[in-house]
Amino acid sequence: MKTLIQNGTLVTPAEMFTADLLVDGERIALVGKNLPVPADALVVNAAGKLILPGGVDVHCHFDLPMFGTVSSDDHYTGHKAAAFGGTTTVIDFVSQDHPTLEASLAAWHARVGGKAAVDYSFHMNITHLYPSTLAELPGLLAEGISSIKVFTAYNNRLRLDDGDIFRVMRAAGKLGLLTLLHAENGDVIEVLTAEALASGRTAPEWHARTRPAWGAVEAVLRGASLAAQAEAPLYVVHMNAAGEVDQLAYARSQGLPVMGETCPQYLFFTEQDLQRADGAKWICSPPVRSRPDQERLWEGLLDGTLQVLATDHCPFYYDGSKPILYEGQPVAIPGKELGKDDFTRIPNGLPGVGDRLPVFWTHAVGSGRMTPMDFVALTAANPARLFGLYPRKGSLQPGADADLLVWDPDKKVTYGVAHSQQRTDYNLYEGWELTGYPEQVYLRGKRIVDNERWLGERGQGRFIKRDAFTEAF
Ligand code: DUC
Ligand code: ZN
Ligand code: ZN
Repeated sequence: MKTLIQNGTLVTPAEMFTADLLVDGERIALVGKNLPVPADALVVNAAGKLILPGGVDVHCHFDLPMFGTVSSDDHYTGHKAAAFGGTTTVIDFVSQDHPTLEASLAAWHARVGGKAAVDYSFHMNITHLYPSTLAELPGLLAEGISSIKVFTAYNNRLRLDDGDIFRVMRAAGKLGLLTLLHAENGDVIEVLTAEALASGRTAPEWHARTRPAWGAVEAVLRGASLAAQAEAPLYVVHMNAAGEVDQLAYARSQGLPVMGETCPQYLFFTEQDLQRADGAKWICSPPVRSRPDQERLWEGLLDGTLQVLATDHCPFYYDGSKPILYEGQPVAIPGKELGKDDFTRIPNGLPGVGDRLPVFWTHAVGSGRMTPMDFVALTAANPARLFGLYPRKGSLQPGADADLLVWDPDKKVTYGVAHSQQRTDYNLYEGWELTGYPEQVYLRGKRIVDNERWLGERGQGRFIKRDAFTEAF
């Protein structure tokens, strides 16, 4: 099957130009002016539209058990929401639930089952260092997993001590695995949380107040310092505080291969949102911060200190006692109401995988802060490069997977839960006026979204084996 997309404006990180793009089967076959029309090709007129590589969201949690419930998008519903928002590749995290990484990975593959609807990969969480764990790292690479995540918070659950983080980074660095860091100060969080609960401070805003930004700032520098001593590359996830960006910039100025992402919630919301009556909707870890933090994050995206905009998609219902209709069926999944009297019981996480591109386009490109090329770099090309997917994903080169967006830069949408396809009962961007939206979405040459219509299906997504980490930038 061939598709010829004519007269669109192709956007890469380096340039924008009007051309035709021929898809043959699953791949981009040709890019050029006035390409001949093959007899068997479907022709799409994209005049006035942009052609972008499908988004790559390297930070998602689907079907993640937490606090006695589970995040409300699974590997079908979350993938479908991703597709409607223009994202065609997602990376999820394997929980280290078994003594071997191999068994943990097998369990996560089983969790996806046949549900995947876009292409996907996994990072491996390393939350326990068993005697065999480091020796298993080469096996991860052989399974196509070239990144691991470690935590400096969640004492007695997910956290490794600094010595173990150093050992993991050193082993990972030698093998070409990129270490991801969740940077907060677990010890301080434990003290402040216990004190808040003991004094009856149980409202959502105390989630942020018990996780101060200074803990994150210090943990970024600590992570960079451990990575330097381990001679390993580092990628700091969900950066949220101005001081974190400053520490990353300092480490980079020393020539260290350290990089970072932020997520839309940290660009658009603050601790004040947690003080609303429905503040639980904004509870995620690390928490949303302040206006000056937002500004420094924007600056970091613009000056190259941060390379990636991801989401940390991990939705829960606001009121999971009430079903919503999903594909015509009522579905209720316990959510934020579990913590109505105690912020420590509110499941942590927000919807975002489908919101990322349209919301960011309006506020980054539409506002004039960034070019469409910057947008493509931050949302598709850079994440693909850092995570061993490039140029198969995140690019418009001949030979790349034909994961493509026909993007209408003029389409206006009043956004919200009714519009987004995430399986939850609320949306953080309710009522926001957006301009710019994906009109058609292609996954490996197959049109899976056509405006409001879902043309995709469960099982069409493929696990992509990723290459080793090669190049910091
Ligand atoms: N943070 C969240 O808020 N949810 C899931 C995992 C994470 O890091
Ligand atoms: Zn994290
Ligand atoms: Zn996360």
